Amino acid sequence: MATQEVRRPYPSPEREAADDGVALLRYMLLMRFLEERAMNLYRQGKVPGSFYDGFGQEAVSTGAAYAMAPEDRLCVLHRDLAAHLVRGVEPARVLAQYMGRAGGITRGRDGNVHFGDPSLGCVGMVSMLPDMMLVATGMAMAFKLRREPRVALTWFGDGSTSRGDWHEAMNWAGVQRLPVIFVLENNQYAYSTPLSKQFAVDPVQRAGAYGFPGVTVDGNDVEAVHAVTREARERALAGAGPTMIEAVTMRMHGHAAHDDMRYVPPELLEEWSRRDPVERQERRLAERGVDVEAVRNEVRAEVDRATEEALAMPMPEPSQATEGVFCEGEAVPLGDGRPVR
Ligand SMILES: Cc1ncc(C[n+]2csc(CCOP(=O)(O)OP(=O)(O)O)c2C)c(N)n1
Repeated sequence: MATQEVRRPYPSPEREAADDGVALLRYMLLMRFLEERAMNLYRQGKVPGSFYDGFGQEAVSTGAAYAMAPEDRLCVLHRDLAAHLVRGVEPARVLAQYMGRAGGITRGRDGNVHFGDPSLGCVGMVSMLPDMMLVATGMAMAFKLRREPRVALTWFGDGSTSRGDWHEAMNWAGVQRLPVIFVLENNQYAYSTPLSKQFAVDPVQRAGAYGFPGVTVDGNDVEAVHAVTREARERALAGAGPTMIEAVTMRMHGHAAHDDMRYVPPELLEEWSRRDPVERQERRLAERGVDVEAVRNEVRAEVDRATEEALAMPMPEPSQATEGVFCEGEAVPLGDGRPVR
């Protein structure tokens, strides 16, 4: 099986906190600008289907993914573009994916958000919710059985927690004390269902009921999300089992581009717009003396280059439409501790 080196440097414990802060801002900006660009391409008819984004939630995927090591495995959900970017997926490949081009991660076999690059330790998203809970738990079980010092992490929304298989994954992870991190992206709505119709209890208490800690973190504070995930990873590596992290945030756009979200009170959006995670990190870094405008300009230029590159990519060959869709030959081993293609 061919292996491939991870293409982007990963965080190391030796790094200066200030550098980490800038890197965290860069990934959040990259996600925001890429999704803004993709929304424009959608409106121009270049992105088929609908378009799903994570506007306002950039801190959750950035902070958590940045705390993980190359040998760890991530199950990335539909609001978590920054996780792919942190792992090293190039921006042009993301836009190509959205437009169904041959250069996208699934090479035009699926659009929008159902992707994951296995060579970078990301599992392609299964759309049925919350199946990625089970995938992450299964991978963590394999790590435990093989005595590999690795951790699996998955994100999921508040709506996912109402499904039976979510509870099965939580229970098994707790019973087996698995090295897995569950990140609940509590963004106030599951499509049009508000939290008041989703939980009768504080969701973080559910972790306690399954025998492991649950922590609530401000999901719009990227450094806080990063710190809490790092701690959870250390716990998992020490054999202390899973952690559930509830990152409290807000879905600032509709469920997808087709949804005008008229069911969300405008005051709520106004309130959350004052807590924007990107602006918050920019203010923090400006106080630390960072030239934030320069970072923004750099990321904008990167997204411009990526757009040109993606638009120049061809569509896939129709004659090859079924290639790579079904599992053929050997399964990809995820257990050797290295990124695999
Ligand atoms: C089993 C299943 N039912 C319905 C859907 C359709 N669906 C996709 S996302 C979504 C809302 C999920 O809400 P939540 O888990 O809170 O995540 P959010 O979209 O808010 O990030 C629904 C109903 C699905 N993917 N899987």
